[in-house]
Amino acid sequence: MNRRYLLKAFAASAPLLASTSLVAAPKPNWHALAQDVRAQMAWAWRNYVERCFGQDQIKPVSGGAEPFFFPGGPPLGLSIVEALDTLYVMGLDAEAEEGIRWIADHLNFDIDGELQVFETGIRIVGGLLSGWHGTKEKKLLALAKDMADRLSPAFTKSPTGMPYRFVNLRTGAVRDPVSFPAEIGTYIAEWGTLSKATGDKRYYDMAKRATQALFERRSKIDLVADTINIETGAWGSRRASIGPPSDSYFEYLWDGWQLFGDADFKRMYDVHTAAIVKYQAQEMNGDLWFPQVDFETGQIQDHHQSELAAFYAGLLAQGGDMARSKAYLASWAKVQAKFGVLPEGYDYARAVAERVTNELRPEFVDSCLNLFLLEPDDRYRELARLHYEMMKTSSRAAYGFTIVDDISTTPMKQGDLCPGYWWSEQMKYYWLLFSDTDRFDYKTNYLSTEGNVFVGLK
Ligand code: IFL
Repeated sequence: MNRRYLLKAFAASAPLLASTSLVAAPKPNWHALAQDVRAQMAWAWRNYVERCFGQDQIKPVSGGAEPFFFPGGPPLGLSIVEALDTLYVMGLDAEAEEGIRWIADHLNFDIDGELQVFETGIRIVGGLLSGWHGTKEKKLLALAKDMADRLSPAFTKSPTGMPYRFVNLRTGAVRDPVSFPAEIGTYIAEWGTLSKATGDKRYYDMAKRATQALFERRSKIDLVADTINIETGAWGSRRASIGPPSDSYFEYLWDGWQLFGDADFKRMYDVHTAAIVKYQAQEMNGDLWFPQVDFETGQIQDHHQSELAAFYAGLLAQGGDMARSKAYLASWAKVQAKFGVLPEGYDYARAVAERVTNELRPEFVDSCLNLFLLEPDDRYRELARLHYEMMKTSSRAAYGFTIVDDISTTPMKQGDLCPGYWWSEQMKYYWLLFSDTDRFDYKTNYLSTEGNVFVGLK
């Protein structure tokens, strides 16, 4: 894609972003909107406390609970851990205190059961670390370290350094060598922060080695496929994607550089990004998309775009490519305008929703926030405001906010689950976008792939 295309793409996207400001409408009162976000968070938290405090996830329609980690086993209070720094940054201090008390009294990782290393790392280790960053509560750091130690055999028992997918928390037994880029390369933020906090460099080295082992196996055109055997290093697919199950691998390459100034991460980010832009960026009908391609030839495989890939607009901006970032955000903004709520999967060549669910996803607002942090412009707030208002319309239920099972029906058909990340991600993103809170440093900060703040809470 050449420079002329980029200018054209952005020129095409600019009116779209501008039009979302609804010229005739009065300028929103951002601070009042922020207070509304905070009130919704407090309301949802109260429901969670009253209905299923300590369970992993609330079912906001029925008021029941759903496990995330161990079906039928002990819950890990996932929603509490995810919510901690959001409660803190919103100044919901009594609620944060309530959460910390539950954690201190109940959270114990000495369990004879296996956990998925990636999800546990970004959610539990990350949630505890950001809670500790906000509240300075030492118990949270101790638990984060305990969990990371229990997950470590997944890395240390691997012949390549790329982690096994599952590990037993008590015995350290590992399982499942067939893994994916996101599950191999999304550790440096949490593990590196832990190294900094404890003075023990092993965590940082473990995460970096896993990332490098994957990077070194990239194809001659600098792409990675989305499945690999971590014992043999053999690729299990030919599909290169910026979406799942690769997405946050790319994010953490940038983050390793941003958080720790490690130039090896910057180089890996640059190499992959150049290849992604060369082989995957595709203009269609004035929009910018990133199709799946063959990782060795660059040939396009399909035009599916997962909603989760919307994070990439923010990542491109962080990496300095503002034109592509804005063009990609604008492409997603059009889909948001078309459906109201973003579908899980969109085929941009046919302009149809391929998956009509919405798992209460945060990626679009994540990108709005990342762009806003670099360039405080009300257009990003406006896109997030539309996302927020629509979430209230389509996802608000009796006891909180829920996933949507079908966005194509009127009214949209609700499911019955509030995923843990809702507490850590979009509510925090909306709040940070609208509030100008003095509990957050808008200049120097870091948010993980799960929205956990490791730098910038005041
Ligand atoms: O766990 C969340 C996180 O943002 C991630 N992947 C998907 C989830 C939210 O959609 O890295």
